[in-house]
Amino acid sequence: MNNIIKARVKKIFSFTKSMKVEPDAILIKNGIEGQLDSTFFYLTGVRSGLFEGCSIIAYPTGKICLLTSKLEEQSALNTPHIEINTFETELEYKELLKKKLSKVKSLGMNYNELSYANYLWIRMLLKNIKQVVNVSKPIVEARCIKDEIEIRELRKSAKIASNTFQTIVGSLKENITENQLSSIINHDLEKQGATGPSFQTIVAFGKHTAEPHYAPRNFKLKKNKLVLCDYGARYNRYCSDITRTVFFGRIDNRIKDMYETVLKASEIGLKKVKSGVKASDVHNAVEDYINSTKYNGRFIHSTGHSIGLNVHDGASISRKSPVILEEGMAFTIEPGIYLPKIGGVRIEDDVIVRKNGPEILTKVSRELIEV
Ligand SMILES: [Mn+2]
Repeated sequence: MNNIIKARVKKIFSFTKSMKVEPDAILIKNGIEGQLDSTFFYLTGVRSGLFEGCSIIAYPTGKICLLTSKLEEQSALNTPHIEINTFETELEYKELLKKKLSKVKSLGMNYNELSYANYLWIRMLLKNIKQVVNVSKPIVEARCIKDEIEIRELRKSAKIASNTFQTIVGSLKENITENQLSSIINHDLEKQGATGPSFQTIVAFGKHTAEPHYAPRNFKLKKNKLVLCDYGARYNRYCSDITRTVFFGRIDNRIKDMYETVLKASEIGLKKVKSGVKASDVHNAVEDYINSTKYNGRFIHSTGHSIGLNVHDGASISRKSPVILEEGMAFTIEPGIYLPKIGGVRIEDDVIVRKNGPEILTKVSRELIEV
């Protein structure tokens, strides 16, 4: 693990080479829960612990210093490869930070995941630092390319989510509510070793499927309706994200046609994925295909997003994405068509970019299913 962490730190610093001002050190400071920086966990590998308010300092040599409160010390001690500094009071914390960063002239901070209050707190504390630079871009770029340990976690996370699909199919019955099905999904993910869902599970029945980020309600399933489930597992902090749309009972040909179009779009997207291809080309192929059908304009989001420690991990497969696919990147491919007041269909899979094509992590058939 020691070498892996070192390689991660060095990878981030290698991406800072193109910055106008390169950082001498990078400080990652967590806020409270909901404002934790996942880079903190990327660069420590700690499996448990919340680490609210705690920090790490990363140096270009690959070294990491962890500054933790007493509360999280036991969790931190499971990472013997990292220098651990424990503080008991805020004053001690401040003195530690000042000491550790006394020689730093330009400090990198991750604006994407840093709260404004914490930014000001650091600026007030470290007056010796001439320049604070935003290292969000190099962090996203480095985290986008997964190492072997991360790919192992992502595979497992996707496997758990894939297994849950059988439970979903087995649970569909008349009058079950969206909320009930959502709780069955979350329970099934945890039963298999996930710490929980990777985001709020989406279960939509009937015309609710037309809303891409729908939140489940106490709404009952009736015969001959669409069922869309978009969910994922969080396993050792790594997120999976899968969507399947199935038919409960018999569905009219209009919606079947919509499904077949999304399925074709999904195949077009997956086929495009390999290293060296522009992410925007993958998106354009998918969108152009949908727009060439009668569903022109009804694909209303991007084709995919990177996954990792966050379910939306910073990079996208969209018209404007600057990303060029590289071996080891992890993305979703998720075309959809949405017809307001009628319904929507989305098919989403998780992939690792490989030289000759995608390694598909989500192992669930994409063919049309009637339950
Ligand atoms: Mn997604």
